[in-house]
Amino acid sequence: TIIEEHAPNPAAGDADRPIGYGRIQRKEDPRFVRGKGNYVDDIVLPGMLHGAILRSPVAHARLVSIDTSAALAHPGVVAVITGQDLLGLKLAWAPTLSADVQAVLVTDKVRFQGQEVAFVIAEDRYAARDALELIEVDYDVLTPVVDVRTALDPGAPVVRDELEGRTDNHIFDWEAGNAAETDAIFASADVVVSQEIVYPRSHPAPMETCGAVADFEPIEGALTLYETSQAPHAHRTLFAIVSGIPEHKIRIVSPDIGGGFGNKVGIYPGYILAVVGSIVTGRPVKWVEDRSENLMSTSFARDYIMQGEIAATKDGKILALRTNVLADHGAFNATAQPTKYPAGFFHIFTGSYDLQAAHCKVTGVYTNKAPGGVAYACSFRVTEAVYLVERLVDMLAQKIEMDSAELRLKNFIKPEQFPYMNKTGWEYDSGNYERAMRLSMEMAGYDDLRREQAEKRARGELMGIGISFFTETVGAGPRKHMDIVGLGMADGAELRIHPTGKAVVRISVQSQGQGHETTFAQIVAEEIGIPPEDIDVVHGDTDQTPFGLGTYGSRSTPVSGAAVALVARKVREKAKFIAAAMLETRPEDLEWEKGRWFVKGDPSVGKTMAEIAMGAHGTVTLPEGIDGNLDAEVTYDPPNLTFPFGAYICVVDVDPGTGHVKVRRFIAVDDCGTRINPMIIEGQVHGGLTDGVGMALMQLIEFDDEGNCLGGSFMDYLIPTAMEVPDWETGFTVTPSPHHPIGAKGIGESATVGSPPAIVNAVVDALRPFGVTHMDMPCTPARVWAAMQGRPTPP
Ligand code: MCN
Ligand code: CUM
Repeated sequence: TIIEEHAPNPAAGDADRPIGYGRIQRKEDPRFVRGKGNYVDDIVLPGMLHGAILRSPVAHARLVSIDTSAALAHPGVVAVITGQDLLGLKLAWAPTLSADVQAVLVTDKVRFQGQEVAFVIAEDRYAARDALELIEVDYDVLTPVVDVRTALDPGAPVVRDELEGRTDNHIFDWEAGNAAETDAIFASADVVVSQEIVYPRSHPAPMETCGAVADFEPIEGALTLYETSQAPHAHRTLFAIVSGIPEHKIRIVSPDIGGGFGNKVGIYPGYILAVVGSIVTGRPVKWVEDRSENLMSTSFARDYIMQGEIAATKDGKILALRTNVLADHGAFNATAQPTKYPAGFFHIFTGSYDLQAAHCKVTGVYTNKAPGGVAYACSFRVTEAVYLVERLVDMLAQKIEMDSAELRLKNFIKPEQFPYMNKTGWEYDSGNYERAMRLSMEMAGYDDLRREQAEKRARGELMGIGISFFTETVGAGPRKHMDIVGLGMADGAELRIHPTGKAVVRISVQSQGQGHETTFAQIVAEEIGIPPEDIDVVHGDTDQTPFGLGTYGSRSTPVSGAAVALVARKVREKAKFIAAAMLETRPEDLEWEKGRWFVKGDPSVGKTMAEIAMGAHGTVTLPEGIDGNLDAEVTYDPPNLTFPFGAYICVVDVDPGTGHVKVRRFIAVDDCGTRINPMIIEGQVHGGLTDGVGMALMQLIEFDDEGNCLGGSFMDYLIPTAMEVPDWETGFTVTPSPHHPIGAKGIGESATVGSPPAIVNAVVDALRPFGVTHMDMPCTPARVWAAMQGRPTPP
């Protein structure tokens, strides 16, 4: 069921109207459905060579020797690059996005299974792959650090012994909130619930893996790099810094991207190796990883062990929250997040509730696993935060025997409390939580569901109802508080209206499937009245677009979308002056209606945008200070983030014989402020809910004692399909962001953030007759069955 457009809500007035023609079809789809998309692997350049990476079979080992002579002699092989070669070029180590360094190729020691050891460049992909097997490597295997719980023990092997003075695996301690106030409240609270809650390691697994085509042109000293990147401009700056190639000589092109989900934010060794390979061979070099390489070596997600506690009065007033987190960052601290926040935005873990105090502490730790940590539609670790608080709230409800919806309704931040300052420093912009919660309950038929559940329980059937209510913080900057490797988080936009009234808007963010070519045209259409089909959106090429920080953390609409609205308004304002000149009247005598300026009181006399565009480029005498075009540019620095929210209800049936969980119904009410394209929003929500089923029930990147990755293929790492998910029931409310030019908040990660706790809460609710109060994801049949028997969790 899709609620098309809900009944107009007089309180929200015009705000409920989608903007820029609303539910229009995606402009990018004709090329995708006809197989005419242009992905990195579709790029073929004259003389292009192919690279392949030799990866370590072991997790922790000294590199004793590498012999590449047989590989070099293999037919078709042009070059073999090792860590020693890179040392000579000062490129063996590259900076990460978190002030650490990462080995491009191993020089001293292997630090995770699948780590990059050597790079073969050959005439074709097959020769390159074959030659990998001819490289002789001698490893002196070391004991790996696999369990993050013991990684800080004295005597544990030191993963990063190359760092000066390193004697342990500690990366950082970070905290937010007030420990003393929080502890005082806990000390006198009626009820305290404590639980260790694990958000296991998972992986974004986009349909297209990562890859690059590097083309270095030695005469100009210019580099063109086609790359799977969610942030081409930031990548260009980093490539300039690392390679020494001047930034204006670097062009990064991210053409169509087959899904990013945070996997394509960072710069991987493969990209750098393609560049080095092109410089060394003087020919273009393509490198595209396979599925196992993607799963084993690129940015993972989550891996937080959270010791959580919630304090409340006995009648269910939540007072405080606290948590201590052990964060497994793998072998290099390569997570992508604003510099000030090593745990991302995890400190929004107070969720949607009005608390008296909160405190969180996060400890980052090195282990012998692949690096990463911020990925898979996580909103910078809001996923972990929401899971923690929503599990704890459900456990509290169970403990004080209160309905979990009622407990939430009792503790929500109230509409009149916005803007709301939470206890860890976030200023929530706007919200009406009760309205969203009540709508989801109405759509679900909540009371009937609870009655049905009681009847089934009496018959020994296992039905569970799980609720999750989330608040996200998306749209980083503001730049004075937020940067990535020193680059402030703002976004540029440029708009040109051609003489015939057709427009091109250039944006600094990078679509990976979110539909920016459609929705950004809609924003411009709304502001200047040119229809979206007459507005082209250009993105993904640093030579063609203004500087900006890229697409992740659902920041495109909050930041770049705002830039686009403002640049369109700038053009509209400029159009007023030009129209006035054309009509031989004063600008202040003109009035705007969608698409045209007309003379106040005489609507028959006016100029459309197309007429004004022609006028701007024509022969009319323009006023002082107005150039002869209808173009503008802006850079937008957001004053705050946006805080989308949602109320999710999940209904599951558990097979008492096998422990298999079936998600029977899922109701998702989202509020992302002003909605641009309701169809695209629903697509984002459907995708995110499907992600949630994957994480909650199926997915895990596990390691054995030797540090072998047990989730390195789709045989082991499961991707949910239409078979595993129900027909999503989506609804929405609209609470505009007061500080965003069009009132829009992000939506791209909401459902991935919000759905796992609803599903796990439903599973735990189903298992209540067995006295189960918590279980860790993924709720696989084996684990659910073990929980029913009161046995320890199997892997
Ligand atoms: N939108 C809208 N109205 C709103 C908010 C958003 O119509 N009020 C539209 C936007 O205009 C955009 C889409 O919804 O077309 C998502 O917008 P936004 O929430 O701003 O998120 P981003 O565009 O910044 O996308 C990033 C986000 C992230 S971080 C991950 S991870 C994720 C996600 O998007 N990766 C995706 N959704 C994805 N969807 C696809 N198909 N592929 C991915 O890799
Ligand atoms: Cu955290 S995944 Mo998205 O921000 O690209």
